[in-house]
Amino acid sequence: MQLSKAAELCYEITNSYLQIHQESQIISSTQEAIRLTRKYLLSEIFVRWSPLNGEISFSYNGGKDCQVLLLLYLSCLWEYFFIKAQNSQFDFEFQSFPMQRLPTVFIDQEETFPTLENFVLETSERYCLSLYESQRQSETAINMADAFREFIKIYPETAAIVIGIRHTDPYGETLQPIQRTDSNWPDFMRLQPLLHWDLTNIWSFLLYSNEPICGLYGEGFTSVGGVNNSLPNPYLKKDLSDIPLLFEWEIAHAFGKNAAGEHDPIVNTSPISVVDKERFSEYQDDYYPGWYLIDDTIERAGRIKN
Ligand code: FMN
Repeated sequence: MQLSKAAELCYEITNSYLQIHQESQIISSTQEAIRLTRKYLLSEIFVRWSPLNGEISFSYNGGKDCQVLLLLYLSCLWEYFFIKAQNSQFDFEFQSFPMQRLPTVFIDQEETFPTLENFVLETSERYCLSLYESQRQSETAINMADAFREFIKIYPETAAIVIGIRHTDPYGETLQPIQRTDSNWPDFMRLQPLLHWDLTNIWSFLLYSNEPICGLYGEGFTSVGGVNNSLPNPYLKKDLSDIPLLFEWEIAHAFGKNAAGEHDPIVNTSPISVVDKERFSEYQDDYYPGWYLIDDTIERAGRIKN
């Protein structure tokens, strides 16, 4: 897929979600969340930094939050290009999308699940990302600020980086949608237009999108870090209690399924790698999928503190 096609697809997914008329508090709050993120991107960010000339990079690690933000970012990128092209003196059909790949940075801090690594590579192709991957040190976890220092050295044109962090993430409570990095970090602007999203918003939009999502979420993970500090979320253990699925409608009516008249309950998860299958063999099928967990306060219960 070309970047212009990927961006147009994301635009269609987002528009389709915004047009859902369902009596669902989750869907209407997610529609509100999308509108606010779009406002930040189109009216506050893209007017200060051009998304088409390398000033903005996207921080991507294959996780659900940054994938949601990527879909919205690409959707707005398409809209930004479309409006510019419409206002130009030349007919729209003679205008070509001025970017082939989206500048993206993946700080791979510690030993990562191969399933996630594969997902990042596959989605880099799907969404036409030009992926910079930091050098990983095998024993000690790499310092994130240093990894970004290295990145900025190689891409000095970077003025701002988009981050899919939310207020409920650790240290996320007091963050602002647009802010400079702290003094002990390399100097650039942090663009954080997803802060107001909660878990239900994330799953509702992502499951509806019908885009491939990282297979680890299908195995009960709700927050993915390194292989040595991430497990399925203990609150999703099947023998604890029955947990209701709140996103049945989104899954059954997901984008693109309706056209074929299908209403299937399958979620588009990426394949689990052979190594991870082996790793999970003891407890595979013991957990509900990650999208059964909707309480933000226990989202990281599967993360082991080092
Ligand atoms: N943390 C800071 O304390 N100060 C910063 O200035 C800062 N800048 C960041 C810039 C980027 C592009 C990214 C991706 C992260 C930055 N962080 C900064 C760290 C994040 O706020 C957050 O702690 C980190 O992304 C958490 O990662 P995790 O969700 O994988 O645990």
